[in-house]
Amino acid sequence: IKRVQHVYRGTFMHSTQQAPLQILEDALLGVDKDGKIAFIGKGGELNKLSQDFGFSPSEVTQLTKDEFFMPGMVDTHIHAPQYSYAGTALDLPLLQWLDTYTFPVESRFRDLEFAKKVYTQVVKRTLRNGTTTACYFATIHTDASLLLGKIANDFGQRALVGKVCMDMNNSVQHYKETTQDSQDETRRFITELLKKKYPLVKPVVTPRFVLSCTGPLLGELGAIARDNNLHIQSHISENAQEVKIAKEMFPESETYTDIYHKFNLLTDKTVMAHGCYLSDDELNLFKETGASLSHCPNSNISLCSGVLNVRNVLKHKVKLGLGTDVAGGYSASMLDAVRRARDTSKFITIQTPEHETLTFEEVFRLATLGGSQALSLDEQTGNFEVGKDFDALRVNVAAPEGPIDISQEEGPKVGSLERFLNLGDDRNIVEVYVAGRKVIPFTEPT
Ligand code: XAN
Repeated sequence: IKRVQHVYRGTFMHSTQQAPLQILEDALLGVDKDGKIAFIGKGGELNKLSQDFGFSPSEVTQLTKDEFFMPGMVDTHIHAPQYSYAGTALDLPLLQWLDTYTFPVESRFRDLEFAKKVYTQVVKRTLRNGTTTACYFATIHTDASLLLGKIANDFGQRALVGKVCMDMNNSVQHYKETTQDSQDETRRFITELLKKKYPLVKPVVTPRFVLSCTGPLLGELGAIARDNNLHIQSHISENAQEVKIAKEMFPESETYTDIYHKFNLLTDKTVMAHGCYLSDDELNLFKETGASLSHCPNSNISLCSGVLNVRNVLKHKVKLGLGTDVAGGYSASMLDAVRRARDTSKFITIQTPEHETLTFEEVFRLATLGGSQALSLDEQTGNFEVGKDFDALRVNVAAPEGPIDISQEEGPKVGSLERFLNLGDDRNIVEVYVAGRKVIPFTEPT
């Protein structure tokens, strides 16, 4: 028999390809020794399941009436070093913001002590807020980037970690690499990180964006990703000034998207942040190549960058997830990304009443299953399906001292999820699991 290690009973809420929200009431979910979901059944099947999967009914963890499980959230775009100034420096547009605030701070991450402090903070904060998978930008510093991978692994977060590549930058003197160093250090980063055999942490090839990289570097990075079958992340079409400069830099390319495409940087393992100004033709190229978008609404508003029409992206069948984009986005919590994504969609409806506003169920799907698809990690995570890893949040809507007051006995129905997404915070997230391991409350010495 296939023995399970843990069994949970209660309400489970998740998304599927067919339904943005599926609610499983009085369900039983078993997790095997590898942290994978072994079965999902109904409470009434307890006796049979306990025989089939070798557990005793007395070992089942029963949720209370105010609790439910939902999939862990996927932050498809977050700059770990920028967490050190999150909540400040939101008064300039993108390119001036990078020169004035971002590059000077990122250049400090040569200092491994500082890196350790900030990276521990960001991993702990995001985990506590329900981010079970994060796709990180680090800095150009290979050793500090490796340290971010180690810290994610130590705390049990699933992560893609990118050593940032940039061989162009005129504002902060030492914060750039030679073209050769950038590719050599990328190779070293990949080799060293893979050597650690962290089960949930993988490298991602990370050209910062077109404005920070020469053509030869972009070409090399495309080749490195292809030869090693790696993930790729970058930024695209975030801000009007950026789009204009990108096209001036590469006049032989018709569009911003075409620049990345010519360097083999658009694959089904590519995630591009923002995309506010992409044309329908560019979205079609995303669809054809399998590349995805990370929608970062807090950042788009905070830096006055632009407005992404998510409905239009979904109509083009381009994979899409949500990102906090710390620190252009000031909040490291995916609950904030959920709210800002809805606000942005409603804002488009205010301007264009025929626009079909995203429902909260759809935004819930973007924060979970959509994010896992955007990162091509949907075989491992994103929802509760047998064979996937158990990445989950145990949510108590009525957590004592929490932000939500429950006035009627209603049990965990759709309203509980909606309230949690709109009003909840980390006090409602009583436990977090990644690949079956309980990572919140923290067990590590802190
Ligand atoms: N483009 C960027 N956009 C952003 O939001 N944050 C960044 O750090 C960055 N770099 C290039």
